[in-house]
Amino acid sequence: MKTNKKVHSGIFRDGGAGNHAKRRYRDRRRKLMEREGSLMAVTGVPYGPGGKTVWAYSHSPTYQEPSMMYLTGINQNNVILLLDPKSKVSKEILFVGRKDRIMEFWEGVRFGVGDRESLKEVQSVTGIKDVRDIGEFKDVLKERFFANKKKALGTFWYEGIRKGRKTSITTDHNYDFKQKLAGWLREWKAPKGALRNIMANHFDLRLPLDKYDIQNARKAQEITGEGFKAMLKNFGEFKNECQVQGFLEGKMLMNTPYGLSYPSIVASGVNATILHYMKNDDPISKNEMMLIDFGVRWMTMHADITRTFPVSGKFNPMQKMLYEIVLRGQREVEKTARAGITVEELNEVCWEVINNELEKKFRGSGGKCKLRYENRPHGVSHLMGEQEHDGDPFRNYATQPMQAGWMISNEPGLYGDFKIRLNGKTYDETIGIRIEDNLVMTPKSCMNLSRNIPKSVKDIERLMAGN
Ligand SMILES: [Mn+2]
Repeated sequence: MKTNKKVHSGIFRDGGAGNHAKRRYRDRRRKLMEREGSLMAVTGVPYGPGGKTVWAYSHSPTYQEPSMMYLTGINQNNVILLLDPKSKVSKEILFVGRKDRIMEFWEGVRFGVGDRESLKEVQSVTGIKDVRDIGEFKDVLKERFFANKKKALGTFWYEGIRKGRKTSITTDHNYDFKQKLAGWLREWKAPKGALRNIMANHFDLRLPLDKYDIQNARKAQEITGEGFKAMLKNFGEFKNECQVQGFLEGKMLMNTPYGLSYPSIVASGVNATILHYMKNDDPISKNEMMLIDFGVRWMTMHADITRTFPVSGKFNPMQKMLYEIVLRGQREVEKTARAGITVEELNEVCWEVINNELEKKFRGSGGKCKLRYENRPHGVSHLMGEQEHDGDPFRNYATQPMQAGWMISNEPGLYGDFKIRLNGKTYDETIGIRIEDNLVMTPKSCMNLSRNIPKSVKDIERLMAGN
């Protein structure tokens, strides 16, 4: 079956040297060795973009740690919040850096202490009266910890069960901060177990969206949907994936100052079978389908949408059959989703429907297929909110009853090599189909925030015809 694209070319850059690239790189290494004459070790980046800051991509205008954003709304680095519920002096202390006019000349305005105006401003916008120099944090913490009889200190870090074992994300700033606190507690001879994880309580509060969050999430959907519709109407102009990406992202970014939810996946043909394809540089050809996974933020809320459509503007009979199988799975998930149901139950519904439909409709009509996975390619839903993927990263939430106000994705997919003969014509394609909407749970059902983003065969064909 067809695999006509260089799916590996994203991981090797020839620097324009083409066939000479290998020699060019080898010469560079040789010259360095000649000069140095001794043992050397050079490291590559230890993690990719977003690897340490999953919510904040390199050009993201909102980059705050989501737990801090949720608690203060402050979008600047080097801040600490201390909460002391039993204190009679002040229950909330915000620590920020000192006002630095020279730095502000380069990077823009920041809240800072040592400046009456700035102090008044941070107090009035956050409602936190006690704002101090971050350099005093350790001393203040010690004083407060002892005043609380050294009983407990809570902080946020990612902890959960993975493969039956309790484990933590140890590579981010939350964990570094927790380790620093643990060191100080040892220094202060705190009792064992004094350091506590606030993650569970924090997520209990943060995950059910309030009316403002939902309003913002709707706005993110609206902008994302308008971008998608404009892109489909102009689809005839595009020759390759990056033109589709540029047009779509440009349209969306014109309507939000909060940036993309994540870098778009724009994948045509076989590329759509790579779940996190981001190379986005292949030419597109008219017999393929195209999968795009995209969205913007509004305020701190994210849209996370996927749509799949035929490059030609018209689904061929096999594409339509497979597409409608995925759509059917998605509809069943939406019908089932409500508070009290678990994500795992949605998975059961989704993949059973899709596998059954594939058996009945596709194989039942003589179709042959080789899927890229066994049973299910990925989960049908993840939590959303302050982060595009929210909740504990170990997804322990998948087995917990959902609460009203939780926002989740609904994203069934189908990926593989498909071949069928229909109406006297043979279709033989490598296809990736994913259709993704975002749902907010209510006590008895759910709201589909993405319902205005076209996805039926009819609506997509109409838009691509320019109507
Ligand atoms: Mn998603």
